[in-house]
Amino acid sequence: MTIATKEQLNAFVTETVRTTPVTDIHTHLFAESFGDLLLWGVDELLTYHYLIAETFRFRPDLSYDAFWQLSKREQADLIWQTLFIDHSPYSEACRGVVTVLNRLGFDLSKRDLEEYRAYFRSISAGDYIDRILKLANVKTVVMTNDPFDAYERGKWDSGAEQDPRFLAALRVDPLLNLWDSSWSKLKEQGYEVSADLSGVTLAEIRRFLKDWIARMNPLYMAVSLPNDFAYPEDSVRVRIIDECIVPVAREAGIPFAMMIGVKRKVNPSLKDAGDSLGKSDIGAVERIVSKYQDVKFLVTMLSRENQHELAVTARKNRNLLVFGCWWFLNNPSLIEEITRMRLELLGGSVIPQHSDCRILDQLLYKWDHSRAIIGKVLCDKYGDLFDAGWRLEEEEIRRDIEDLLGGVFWKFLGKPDPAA
Ligand code: FIX
Ligand code: ZN
Repeated sequence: MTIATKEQLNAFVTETVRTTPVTDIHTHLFAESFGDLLLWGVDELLTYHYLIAETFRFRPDLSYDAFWQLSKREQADLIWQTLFIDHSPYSEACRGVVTVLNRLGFDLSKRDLEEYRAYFRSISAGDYIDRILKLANVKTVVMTNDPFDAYERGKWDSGAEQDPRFLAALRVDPLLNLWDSSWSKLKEQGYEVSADLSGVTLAEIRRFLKDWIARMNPLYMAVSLPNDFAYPEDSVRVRIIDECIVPVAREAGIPFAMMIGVKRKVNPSLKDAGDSLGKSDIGAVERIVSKYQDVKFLVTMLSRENQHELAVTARKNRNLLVFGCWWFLNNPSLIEEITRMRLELLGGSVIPQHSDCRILDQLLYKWDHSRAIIGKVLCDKYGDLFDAGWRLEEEEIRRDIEDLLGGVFWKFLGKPDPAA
C-alpha cells in the first residue's frame, strides 16, 4: 500500500522498527548449554560493569577492595542503594535497568529488590531465554566465543547442545593482543608454536584457527584493538593478521571483525569497568581493507571522533561494513547523531546497532532504546523524501527496516538468514 500522509508514514515506520525481529550481531551472551556463562537476573543486571563504574563515582568513601570482597548480592544491594535510591537513575545504564524491570512487569513504585529477586528464583534459564527473546523481539544472537578460555573450551569439548538462536563468533584477542602469554596456551592445546613466531608457528596458528572454525562454525572472527592500532607495522600482531587471520578468513569465507579504540585497564582497580577509549588512526583501517579487497571486514570504532571518517572509508571500500554504536557510544544522544550521519552517507548499507549485552535481560533495554532512535531517524529520512515528492510503499519500508535490523549482515556474510 502506498503511504499517503506524513502521519501515516511516521506511524508505519515507528511500528515496523518496533516489530521487526533483530539479528544481534555482537553480544557476550551464551546459549543455555553453556551453563553459568550465560548471565541473567537482577543481581547480574545491577552488577554490570557500567554500573560499577558509576557507583564508585558517588562513593569516594568505598575502597575498591572492600567492594570486590562483597558477594554479588551485596554488591547489587550497594549499587541499587547508591544509583537508584540515593540518586535518580537517569544515566543510560541505570535507565536500562528501569526499562528491563518495567518490561518484566514489576511494580517499580515499591523499589523492592527482594520482590524482583523472588521472580528470578522461580524461573528456569530456558524459560527465561524464551521470554526475553520474545519480549525483545530478537531472533538471533551472536555470541563471543573465546577458544583461549579454558572454562568455555570445556563447554565446547563436552559437545554442548546447539541452539539455533545463538550463533558463534570466534574471538581472537589473546592471539593478537597478548601473544606473549597466549602462545603457551596454544602449545598446551597441541599446536607447535614458539614465542618468536619461528619455524612452523604461523602455519600452526592457521591450523588452530581452522580447527576452531570447524568446531564453532562462527559467523566471523573478531578482535578488539587498542586505540593506537597501526597497520602496516613491524609487530607480532600485524604478522599474525597478515599471515594467519587474513588467509584463514579468505579461505573460510568469513569476515574479520575489528573493534577499534579500546584503552584497556586505565584503572585496573575497577576490573572490567576499568577500560577506556581513545581516538584511532582511520588510515590503519583504510590501508588494511584496501589491501585485502577479497576479504570482508566488519568494523566498529569506539571514539566519537572516528565515526565520520569511518563512514567515508566504507563508501570507498565495499568489503567494509560498519556496525553498531559500541559501548561508550551506546547512549541516545550519540546513537542518534551517528545513525543519522551513517544513513546520510551510506544509505541502508550499514548495521546501525548491536547490543553488546553481557546479561540476557539487557536485550530488552538495549533494543527498546535503540529501536526508538533508529525509528526516529528513519521517520526524518523518509519524511524528507516525502517532502521531495517521493511516495513510498509500505513493502519498501518494511524491506529497508528488515535489512537494517539483520538483512544487511546476512547479505554481507553471503548466507541466508537462518531465522528468516
Ligand atoms: O571487547 C568487547 O567486546 C567489549 O564490548 C567488552 O569487552 C566491554 O567490556 C563491554 O562490555 C562493552 O560493552
Ligand atoms: Zn563486546
